Amino acid sequence: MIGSAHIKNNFTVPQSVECQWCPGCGNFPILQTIKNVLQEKNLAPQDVTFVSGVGQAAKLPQYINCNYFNGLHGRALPVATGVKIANPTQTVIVTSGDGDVYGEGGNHLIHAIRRNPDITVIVHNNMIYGLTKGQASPTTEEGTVTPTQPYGVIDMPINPIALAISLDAPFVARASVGDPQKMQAIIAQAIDHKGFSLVDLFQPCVVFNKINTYQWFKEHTYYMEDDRDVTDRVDAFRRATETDRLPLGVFYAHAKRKTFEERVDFYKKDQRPMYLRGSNCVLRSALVASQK
Ligand SMILES: Cc1ncc(C[n+]2csc(CCOP(=O)(O)OP(=O)(O)O)c2C)c(N)n1
Ligand code: SF4
Repeated sequence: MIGSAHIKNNFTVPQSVECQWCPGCGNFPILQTIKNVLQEKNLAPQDVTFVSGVGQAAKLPQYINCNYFNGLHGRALPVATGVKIANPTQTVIVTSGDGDVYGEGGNHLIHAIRRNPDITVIVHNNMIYGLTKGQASPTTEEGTVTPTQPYGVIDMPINPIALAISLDAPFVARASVGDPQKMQAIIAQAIDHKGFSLVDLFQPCVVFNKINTYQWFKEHTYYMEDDRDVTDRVDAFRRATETDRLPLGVFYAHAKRKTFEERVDFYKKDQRPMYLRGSNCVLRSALVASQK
């Protein structure tokens, strides 16, 4: 049970909510860390909106006291973009799994990065489909035997970090749930960074992924140096394609691109969110027209 008795935090759900996650799941440290970050930033629950799709990771917003929207599988990013454009004052966060965001929602990922709304996307990357009992996801290693790939996965995994850097995403980072302090610092930075931020989190699924365990992530990762030039896109790309040990930390961060909200005419003259301008059909049509 997840309830206010466990953690004193404004983002703790006011009444007990039945939690669907298995004991030991890497989603728990992510949940606690996100609550810590929001509390630390002194944000009010009504000023934060979570959006997710379907999956174990996608259930996270149900365990946080704030606005949330559970969409269809893979469809979190367009919804989050819609929330942000309707009310740019909201802190908008997407939390979902690797299957949801990189698989079913992969096309949206590409186009959301191009559009560049000021949202933070946190991917619980357990390298498997957890909710649907262990099928391969887009980040499952080649050769992995799963219930639906009994002879081993034959497709190459995608590299979400390299993909985001290639699309010039303003903030691209990776953290591991095995180190909650570093994870907290990186999520906090991602939320502060203006524009589309991607945080890929290594999250063990203790039931359906017996390869990428807490120990495996510890042994196969290292932290990049603190004094690296995070605006160097070529170096970021080189780091993203390392395979021996997987780098953790901020790969790439820059402020070169204007956000979606900054580019639409609708907000150029008047920065008030739509809902503060009253129910005015003419204004809504103006917003739609400004994006054509
Ligand atoms: C369009 C669509 N395809 C497939 C499914 C079935 N489905 C539900 S959850 C899920 C896997 C979720 O995996 P992931 O996003 O990695 O999250 P996890 O459960 O591992 O946290 C799948 C395939 C669905 N609901 N909708
Ligand atoms: S199946 Fe895996 S991802 Fe889902 S709750 Fe259990 S441990 Fe976590």
